[in-house]
Amino acid sequence: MIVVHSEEHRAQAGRAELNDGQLVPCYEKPARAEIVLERLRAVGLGPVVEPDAHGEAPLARVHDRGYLDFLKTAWDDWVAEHGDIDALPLNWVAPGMHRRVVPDSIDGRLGYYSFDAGTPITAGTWRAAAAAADCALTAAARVAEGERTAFALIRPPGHHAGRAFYGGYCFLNNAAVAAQALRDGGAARVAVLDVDYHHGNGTQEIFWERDDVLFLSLHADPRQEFPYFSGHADETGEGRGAGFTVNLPLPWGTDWTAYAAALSVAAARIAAFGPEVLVVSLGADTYVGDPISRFRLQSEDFLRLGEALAAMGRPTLFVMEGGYAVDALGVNVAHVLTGFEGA
Ligand code: Q9C
Ligand code: ZN
Repeated sequence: MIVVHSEEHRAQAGRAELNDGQLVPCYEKPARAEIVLERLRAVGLGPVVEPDAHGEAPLARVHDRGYLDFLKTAWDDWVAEHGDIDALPLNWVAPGMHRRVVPDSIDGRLGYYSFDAGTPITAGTWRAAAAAADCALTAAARVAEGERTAFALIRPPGHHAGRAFYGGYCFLNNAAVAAQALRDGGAARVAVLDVDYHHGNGTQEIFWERDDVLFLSLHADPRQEFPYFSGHADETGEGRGAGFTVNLPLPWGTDWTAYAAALSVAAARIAAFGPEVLVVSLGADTYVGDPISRFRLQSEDFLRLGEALAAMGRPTLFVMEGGYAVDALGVNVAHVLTGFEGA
C-alpha cells in the first residue's frame, strides 16, 4: 500500500491545550505520526513516498478564502500582539451576538474562525497543515490513477475543520480536500466514511448540501462527547444533500460487537450509493486505551475493521485523523491497513 508522508508534520508541535480546566501538554503531537511510520516500516507496509505540491487551489475548493488567509498569517499576527506563545482563542459568538463583521484584532479573529480552545496555532501550523493536505491530495491522485488503496499518514488531522473554522486539533479538512479533488478529477460519486471516535463535524458541514459526496460517521454520541453540538442521528443533510449525511452515534463503552453492527449499516448505505472512491477518515481513538476517549475496541479489532472496509469493495483512500494512545497507535493503524490488504 502506498503511504504518503511528509516530515513537515513536525512543524505543528503545540505546547499546550485547554483540557479539564488546565493547560496540559497537547495530545495531538509529532510522536503520533512517528510511531505509525515506524510500525508501517516494521511490518513492511509501503512504499513511503513524499507528497507533490498541489498549491492552494484544491484547498479553496472546500475552504473559505478569508479563512485560508487568516490561517496563513494568524501566527505572525498573534506574535506581534502577544509574543512567542501558542495562540488559543478565548471568546466565541453566542446567540444575540453576530458574526457579520470579521474582527481586525487577532484575538477576535481566533474566536471568529474556531470552536474550541484545544487547538493551538503555532509557528509551524500552516506549514504542517498544508503539507498534510498535500499528502492527502497525493494519495488521492494515486487512487484516481488506479491504485486499489493509499494511505495519507498525516497530522494535524482534519475532520473537525469546516469551510471557515478550525478546532478539535484540525485546521484543513484533509479528507474533504481529497474527496473534492477526486470529484474534480472525474469521480461522479465519492463516499467519506469517518471512523474516528469523534464526530466529523467539519466534513459534515462541508458536504451538508451535496448529493455527490455521501458522508457517514460512526462516533461517540454528542450528548456525551466532543464536539457536543454535531453528530446526532437526525442530522441527515439538507437541500440536494438531504439523505446524504448518515450519523451513527454510539454510547460510551461501545465495543467491537456494537461497533461492527453500526459499520454494517454504513456499509449498506455505501453499497446503495455506489461511490467510485471511498475515503476513510481513519481515527484510532476508538481504542480502549485512548486517553481522551471512551470506546472499547481492542487492538485485534482494528484488523476486523480493515477487513470490513475492504469488503465494501471500493478503491479506498485512507486519511489519518485522531488516536492518542501513542504507544498502541502504530499497531492499531497498521492493523487496519494490513487487515484491508489481506482481505
Ligand atoms: N477532555 C480528533 O480526534 N478535546 N480530535 C477533547 C477531552 C477535543 C479530537 C477534550 C478532542 C478532539 C481529530
Ligand atoms: Zn477523534
